[in-house]
Amino acid sequence: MKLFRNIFHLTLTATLLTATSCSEGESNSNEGDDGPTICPTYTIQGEIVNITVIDYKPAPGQFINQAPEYTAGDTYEIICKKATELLNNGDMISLGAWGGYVTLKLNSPIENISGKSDMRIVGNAVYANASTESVRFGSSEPGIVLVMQDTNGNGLADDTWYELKGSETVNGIDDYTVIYHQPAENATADNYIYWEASNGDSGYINNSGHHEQSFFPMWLNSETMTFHGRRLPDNGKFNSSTQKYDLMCYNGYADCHPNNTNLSCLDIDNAIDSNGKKVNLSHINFIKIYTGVLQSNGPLGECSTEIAKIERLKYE
Ligand SMILES: [Ca+2]
Ligand SMILES: [Ca+2]
Ligand SMILES: [Ca+2]
Repeated sequence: MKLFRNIFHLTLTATLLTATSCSEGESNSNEGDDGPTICPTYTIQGEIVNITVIDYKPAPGQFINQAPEYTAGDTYEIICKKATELLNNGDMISLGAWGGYVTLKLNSPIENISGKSDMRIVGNAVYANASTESVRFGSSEPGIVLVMQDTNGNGLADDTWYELKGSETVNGIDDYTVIYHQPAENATADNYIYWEASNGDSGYINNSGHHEQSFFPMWLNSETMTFHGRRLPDNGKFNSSTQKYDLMCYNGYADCHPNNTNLSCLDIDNAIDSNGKKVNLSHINFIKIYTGVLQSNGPLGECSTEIAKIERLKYE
């Protein structure tokens, strides 16, 4: 997506965040099986939570090797350190196409506030239509969020991951595996990076923006990359009147709604186990985010979640 163009929007929305406060009763909590409740009100304030990137494996994408920036000789450890510095500074990292992920250790836990949203994963989504309309679209690139509590208290992410249920969880394909291949010698911009999935699906990540840097993480130097998880339904809809893709906003994900809306807020109460059953977590110590959609959207390129920082929500 338009990572750098949207930095302005990110700065703008971050400014807006400090300008307003939440009124009584505003909540984004999940009700029933239909995912998070629509809450069009603005704006719950947040404060940055410093993190340490303990794992970062982006899938191929147009901003890989740029955010964070790869320098010749960088190792996996150095890239994780760069990603840590970016996120603690509120700057963006890209997760690439579907499956690409980052795992964060929170330097201080985020408490689960009963009945209210608890955190925001700041991204760079903007609305392309009026924020008051019930069906919203813009530059949404949903990232699936998993959380973990350090139950055994050893400081390691060796406990159980729980997914935050979103509006499309039940509509996605679970237990999905994708293999991406380095571009063939005769690769074209439209048929750039071939992918094949465990259910027989296949396709290409395009390079419509004619990016010259490698789409594959250069510090890994691999011919293929394999990812596993849940694939959400495609959210890019081609709009024949504008000849552009409208990226529909899902609820309960990273990088889907502008940071100054309460729909960008996430509630730990939405955590579910691998059977889809709700779990009760008093707090979380780790967060994992991966790009949930596998789609190329013409000139916009692949749908790839970007994140800039983690915020703990603050209520008066
Ligand atoms: Ca909560
Ligand atoms: Ca642990
Ligand atoms: Ca984005």
